[in-house]
This record gives sequence, structure tokens and C-alpha cells, in this order.
Amino acid sequence: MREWLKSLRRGYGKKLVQLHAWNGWIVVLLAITGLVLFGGFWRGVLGEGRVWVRWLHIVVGLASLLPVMYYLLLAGKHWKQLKGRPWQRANVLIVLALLLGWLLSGVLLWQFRAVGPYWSNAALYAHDLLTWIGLPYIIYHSLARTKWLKEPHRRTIKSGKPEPEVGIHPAAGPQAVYTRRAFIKVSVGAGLALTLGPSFLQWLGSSLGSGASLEKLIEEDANRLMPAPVPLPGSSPPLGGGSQGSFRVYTVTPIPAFTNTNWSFVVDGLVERSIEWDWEQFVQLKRTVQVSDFHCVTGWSVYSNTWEGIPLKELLKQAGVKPQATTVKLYSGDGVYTDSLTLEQADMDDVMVAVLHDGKPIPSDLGGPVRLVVPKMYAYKSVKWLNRIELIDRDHTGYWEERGYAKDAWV
Ligand SMILES: Nc1nc2c(c(=O)[nH]1)N[C@H]1C(S)=C(S)[C@@H](COP(=O)(O)O)O[C@H]1N2
Ligand SMILES: [Mo]
Repeated sequence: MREWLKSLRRGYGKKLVQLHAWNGWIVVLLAITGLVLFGGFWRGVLGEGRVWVRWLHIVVGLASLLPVMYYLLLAGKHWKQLKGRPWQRANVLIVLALLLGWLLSGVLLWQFRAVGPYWSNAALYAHDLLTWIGLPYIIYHSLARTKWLKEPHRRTIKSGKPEPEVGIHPAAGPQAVYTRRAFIKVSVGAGLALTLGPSFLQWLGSSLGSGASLEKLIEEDANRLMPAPVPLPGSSPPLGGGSQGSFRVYTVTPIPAFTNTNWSFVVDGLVERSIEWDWEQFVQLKRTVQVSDFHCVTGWSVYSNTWEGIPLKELLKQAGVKPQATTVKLYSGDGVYTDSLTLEQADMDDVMVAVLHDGKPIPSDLGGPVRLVVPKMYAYKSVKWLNRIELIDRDHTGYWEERGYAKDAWV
């Protein structure tokens, strides 16, 4: 054991340089895959690829533990070497804290089922926050230092042997190096602030502010359906006191927009009477109100939503389910997304074909005019722009289930 540790530490300087490079590549891979997973845009483009990107992100993230542990073995010597350089010591601590924080919150996100939505929420918040702070920090640190690394006497990580001080031309003396370095630092900093700043502020606003973004989504509603549904007393003011948290708008297609002429709602398949409602008829259906939480498998939740709509079981009752039917197939008006529930699941009282959220029409970004809500299951079951329910006598594998999500979606 001692021998082994010794051999690990041998050639320490060179190993540190290699470790630094390895870590750099790991962070680059994690940053790219992580940003792809975060960006709503990529959901539609990647489809199945998203599940692979997620796996790559998890595996590389777990693998990052190796260089961290290895570094900790070498840290003693490096620490001594950094004596009298408090900023560089701080930098080492910051990077280690970032990596460990990402790793810990990442494991919780990966194990979302085992830890439950509350821990996933906290973990996602921490993971995002670390990314918004840490990623610019690391990019800044590495870009602002590339020039600098070419100057051996400025490196904090040295490969052991003293390196010949070549190429330090009198004209490029300390003065010149400093101004160039300052210039690079300022431009890298400004570039980062410009590219990442707006997304950061938006994230900050929506995760700290209470529903400011919901108001914006309502304002930008692309649907034009008349008349507006009149909320029940339980819905306005909302029984739940207003939802807590914010929805990340997820879609695998462009957001569809509906008007009275291009919208209808159908229940068909293995039923006694196929029914098709237009909007005027649909808003006449008797609605109920429920308060429930909404959980996505990627870790975010929105609590205490007051949904108003028609219980799915009521629609099924009106159409009359034939005995051969086993499965309720749910179609989105986006023409692409589907999912399904067993008849037994569809019979739960809180499965709702929702028309209002917190007393207002559901905006197009959030699946309005009509979306499904299945509070006891992860939100990929909650089909947005729901406009057709078909009863079938076989199984159906939904959009995300075809792409790797578990068929069992119980929270
Ligand atoms: N038509 C459609 N419905 C959908 C999705 C989708 O991409 N398209 N995404 C699902 C997933 S994974 C989640 S988490 C929720 C997100 O709902 P929101 O966009 O209103 O926040 O919608 C679900 N229903
Ligand atoms: Mo989701």
C-alpha cells in the first residue's frame, strides 16, 4: 500500500500537469453535454439522443471523481508549492469545491427516484447555480491563462525540472506580459458576461422570483380561443394560493397555436359513442378544481398548482368504454407527442383534462388550451396540447418511453 502510494506520487510535477489537462477535458465534456441537456431547444432536435447525452454526462461526471481523488493524494506537495500565493490556493479550493458540489448534486439528480422530488429539486438548483457560477469561472480561468501557461515561470503547476527560460525577449518583458494578460482577462470576462449573462439572469429571475415568468408566458399566449373559460370560485382566487416554482417550458416540437377553427377535442377508438367537441362545446363541460404538485424527471417541480378541468374518467364515462379496451392513448395537437395510461390508471380521480391553471387559461407554452395532468406520475405523462383520446386494446409506448424513459412513471 505504502509502496503503491509512493509510486503514485513519483514524478509528481508531471502528473499534476497531466491531471490538470484531464480535468480540463472532463469539464469541457460535462459543460457541453450539460448545456445540451439544459437547453430546451435540443429536446426536439435530439429526441432519443437526449437519453444518450444524459448517460454520457452521468458517466463522465462520475469519472471525474478519479482525477479529484488522485489530486487529493498529490495535494500536500502542491499546497506547499503554492505557499505565498493565496489566490492560487483559493483557486484550487474553488475548483475542488465546484467539482465536488457538481458531483454530489449530480448523483442526487441521477438517483431522482430513490431520493424523491424534494431532494431532486434542491439538487437541480445547486447543480444549476454551480454551473452558472463555476462554468464562467473555469472558462475565464483557463482562457485567461493560456498565454500565461506558455510562460513557464508563471505556471503554478510545474513539471518538476526547472525549464530553460527561453523566448523571453527583452521587448516582451514583464511590462508587456502584464498588459497583454490584462487585455485577455478583460476581453474573456466581457465575452462571458455577454454570452452567459442573460441566461443566468433569466434563470435567477425564474428560480427566485415567484411566477414572474408565468405572467410572461400568459402574456405571450399564442392561442386565440373564444370564449374564455369562466373560472369556478375554487379556481379564482386559486384554492392552492398560487403555484410555487416555475415551469421549464419543454417541448419536442415548435409550440403549436390554436384558434376556434383549428381546435377540437376527440374521444374515439373502442368506445360506444365517439365524441368530438368544438371549443364552445368543450368549455360547457362540467369542470372541477384540484390542487396538486407537478414533478419533472429532470429534477424540477412546481408546487400547489390549482388546476381546473374535466376529470379524465368523466370524459371516458360520456363516451362509454367498450369492454375490450385496455389502454387510453393520449395524443398531442403538436402531431408528434403521445403517451398512454392503463384504464385503471385513467380511473384515478385526480387525472384531469385541464383547461385552467391558477384561474387563468393555460398559455400555449404550457400546453394550453387543454393539457393532461397526472399528479401521481412524472410530468412526461402530462401531455400538452391534448386533443385526442383513443381507447385501444393493446399497449402503447409514449414518446419519451420510446426514447428511454421508464414506462412506470409513478412519483
Ligand atoms: N406535447 C408534449 N407534451 C409534453 C412534453 C412535450 O415535449 N410535448 N414534455 C413532457 C415533459 S417531459 C414535461 S416535464 C412536461 C413539461 O410541462 P411544461 O412545458 O408545461 O413545463 O410536459 C410533458 N408533456
Ligand atoms: Mo419531464
